[in-house]
Amino acid sequence: MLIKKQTGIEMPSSEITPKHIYLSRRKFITGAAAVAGSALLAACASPGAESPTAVPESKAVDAATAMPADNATAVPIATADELGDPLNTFEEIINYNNYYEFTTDKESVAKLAANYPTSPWQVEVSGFVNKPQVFDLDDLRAFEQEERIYRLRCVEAWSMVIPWMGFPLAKLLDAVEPTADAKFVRFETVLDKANMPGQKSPWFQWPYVEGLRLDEAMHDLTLMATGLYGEELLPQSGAPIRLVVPWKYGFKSIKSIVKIELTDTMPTSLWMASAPNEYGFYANVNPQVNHPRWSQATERRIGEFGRRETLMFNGYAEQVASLYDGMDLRVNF
Ligand SMILES: Nc1nc2c(c(=O)[nH]1)N[C@H]1C(S)=C(S)[C@@H](COP(=O)(O)O)O[C@H]1N2
Ligand SMILES: [Mo]
Repeated sequence: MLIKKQTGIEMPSSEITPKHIYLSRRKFITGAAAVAGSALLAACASPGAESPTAVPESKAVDAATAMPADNATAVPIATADELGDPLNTFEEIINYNNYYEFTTDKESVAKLAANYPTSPWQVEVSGFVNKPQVFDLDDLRAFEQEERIYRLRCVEAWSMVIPWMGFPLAKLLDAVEPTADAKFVRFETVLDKANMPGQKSPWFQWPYVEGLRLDEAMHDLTLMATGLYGEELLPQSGAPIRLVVPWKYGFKSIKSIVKIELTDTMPTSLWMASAPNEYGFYANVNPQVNHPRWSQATERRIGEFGRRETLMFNGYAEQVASLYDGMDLRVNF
């Protein structure tokens, strides 16, 4: 449904949501339930959307009984991405994470991050903008929340399919009005050595920094994610707000953002600073350009046996290839 509108990719009509994955998004929208709920319905029915997937009445009722109170905000989530690949399970998504601020052990992130406080929270947006602004959680909730099912392809050659909730970064950038000098967007994760044990590691320059070119940042696929599977993000996933750039390697999708700066020079990311020969600024998923230490031609989808072919731009070439017209993707890796 919403996904079709956003990606322009046909979602098979067979992908009607079974009731076990109707989930409540009430946690994130607490205090804004009515607004967000109606906005969501409006988005489903908007004229631009290609025939939204109908939710059968009986399933809506089931969803209502399956969850308390505000069933009006229940969100149906498809079971597969637009390529037909099944979603990874909620359990897989929240128990296998990269979040070096806590640990480099993917299966221990969830436990170590479990009690990390993510409310209250502020995101400061500054730099080359007409209207610099500090967004608190309520400000972020005021953006219409949408579902997006995206493949996440880690540079380490594993991948997942994740149903995110969030809003296009473009909407936030529109709100602050980038000036003509703004060419790049620089993002920073919270710096909190006392509560993030991984930030004591001398191997990296903290805080975690990432960057996008302004046109990449404004692309409709670029998402500020606030939830997944209809639930507010958990700390291990980058609560309360993280970036998701589905056509780039996962490390570009920076977690727990506190600062966004519009700049006129290319930001140096944490990964560029730590290993410039291995990690470039663009980091577009590209099966033809190998990591210096391993092939990027194939990947392991979490939950599957065997390997899959990696797709150019992670399968989003139709939407994003034109951003790189005329660029040598081996040089600009
Ligand atoms: N702040 C921060 N953001 C981060 C990371 C990190 O270590 N710290 N890891 C990145 C990497 S390498 C990947 S693959 C994704 C993983 O996101 P997930 O744990 O939600 O699957 O987060 C990215 N964002
Ligand atoms: Mo990654």
